Amino acid sequence: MATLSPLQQARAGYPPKLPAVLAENGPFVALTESEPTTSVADADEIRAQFPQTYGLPVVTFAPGAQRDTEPLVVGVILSGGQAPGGHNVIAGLHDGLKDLNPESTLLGFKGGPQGLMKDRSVVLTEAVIDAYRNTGGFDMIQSGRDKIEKPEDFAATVATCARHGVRALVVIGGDDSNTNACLLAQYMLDHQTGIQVIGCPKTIDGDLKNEQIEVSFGFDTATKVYSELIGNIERDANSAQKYWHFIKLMGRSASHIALECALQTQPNICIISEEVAARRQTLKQVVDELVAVIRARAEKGRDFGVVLIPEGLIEFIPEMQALIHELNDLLSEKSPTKPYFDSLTHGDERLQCVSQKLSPSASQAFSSLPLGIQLQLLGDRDPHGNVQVSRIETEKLLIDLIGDALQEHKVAGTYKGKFSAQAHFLGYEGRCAAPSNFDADYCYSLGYTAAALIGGGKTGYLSSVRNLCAPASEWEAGGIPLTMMMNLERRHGAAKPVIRKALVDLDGKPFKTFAAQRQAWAEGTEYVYPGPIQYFGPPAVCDGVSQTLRLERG
Ligand code: FBP
Repeated sequence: MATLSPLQQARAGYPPKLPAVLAENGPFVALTESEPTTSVADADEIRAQFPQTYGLPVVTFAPGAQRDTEPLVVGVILSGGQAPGGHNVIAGLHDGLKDLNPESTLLGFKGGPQGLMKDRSVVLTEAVIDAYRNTGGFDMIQSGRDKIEKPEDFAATVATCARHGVRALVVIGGDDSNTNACLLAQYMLDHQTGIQVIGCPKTIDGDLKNEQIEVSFGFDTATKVYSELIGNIERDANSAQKYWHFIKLMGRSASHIALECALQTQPNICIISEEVAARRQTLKQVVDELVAVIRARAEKGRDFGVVLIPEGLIEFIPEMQALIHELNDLLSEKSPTKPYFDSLTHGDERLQCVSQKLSPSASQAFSSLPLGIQLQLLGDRDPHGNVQVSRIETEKLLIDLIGDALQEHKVAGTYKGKFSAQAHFLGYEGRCAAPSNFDADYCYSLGYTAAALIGGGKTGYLSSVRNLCAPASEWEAGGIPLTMMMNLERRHGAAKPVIRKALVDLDGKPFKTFAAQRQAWAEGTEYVYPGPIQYFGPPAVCDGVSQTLRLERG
């Protein structure tokens, strides 16, 4: 028996809140349907690929229906990176299914999509679920980044479901995993399996959001954890007054996490990748702007500061983006260069192999980077063919380039300060934290909503809970057709239908609020120290939503 900390023990008894329609009616709700929907772009291609799930209506729950539901066997997988609250989605799903019919069974497939294809299942009994209520992590059934993509993968998934009598699958994942859920829903309909597929919006990155989905789960908790740590570093910076701290933050391409943490902690600088791309800034221009702030602070005797860096930055600098696209194509499984590249064991041989194949401009951008970064850019791609930005040490790259530039200013007599830098990377620290009250409630509601959608016979939907700035009782639950969020994007060298990633909107309130204050933060020392997540205490301290959600929807 695992030893539980006092907080874990107290937290196990926390009853997550549900939207009133579910708290009062259980999963027996009437489904109100909108007009048929369209995809966010590329309608003809998306309709052609998803003939039976394209155009489905948005579904909203209302009080009303009483149904006799047979016992159901439902399978669930966690897919992609960890995000706080995943266990509560499963708990909400479990409780919703048991409320539909106490004889229903929830099967967890272990290790993500792979567990489904290879049939590694575990029955998620009441006792198992109770042990994980309100806990962080995905350790109940683990996750994986595999995809169900080849015909044999789909066939294996159907065979697993047939073996267990699974009537519905719930995929808890981000944009790529839910794209996969949409393909699976279409396949199940094409093959008349009768198996429903429902997704749930997960990712700390905050990039699975749109008109209908206000936020993905995990973003709230992860950004609160990072903001606590950034606040602590800020206080250290202001106490010691001798270091510049460069903090890279997870979030993959989008800068939502960096922006949210900046709004919570008011650092001296926060780079927003989407702005760098919009201004078409070169790496040198990005560095020059940082150097200007460091020099200005040095003139006031402030040789310290805090800089937030989104982990996807390098992909948004135009010359680097072009380079990364070429590298992704060169290193894709379909590339004729790949087998030879893989056969090389030494880094310098790999560098040579790739450099010869790059266009002159990409080759120039590549050779301008330090050796370590070049090698990191050649590292393994993720299963979707993208470079793994969490492995690229952009914070160290910037420190090096800034150090060189300041040295030149020193020689020219235009800088007299002292530059001593510390590099940090915050990512894994936040992904498995115990969910905040917001995430605990939101996740439980998402899981319970998925059960109600299954009870209502729906497939090809993403579980949705909206109106999130209001008290939980006023939240609105329902389902969004997965095809509604899709467009075509380039993957593995070809145009593929995928759920559109939400990047930071430079016209949106969160960015504008940040932009209006950043000059003052750069010059002064206006740090804010949010402190650790509080689970018990006054609602103002425990139940607040993220700044991003408040500014976008509040
Ligand atoms: P998901 O998009 O799957 O939720 O993953 C998010 C993330 O935490 C990114 O922020 C990060 O770049 C990536 O996962 C790291 O992946 P890994 O866990 O494979 O190192």
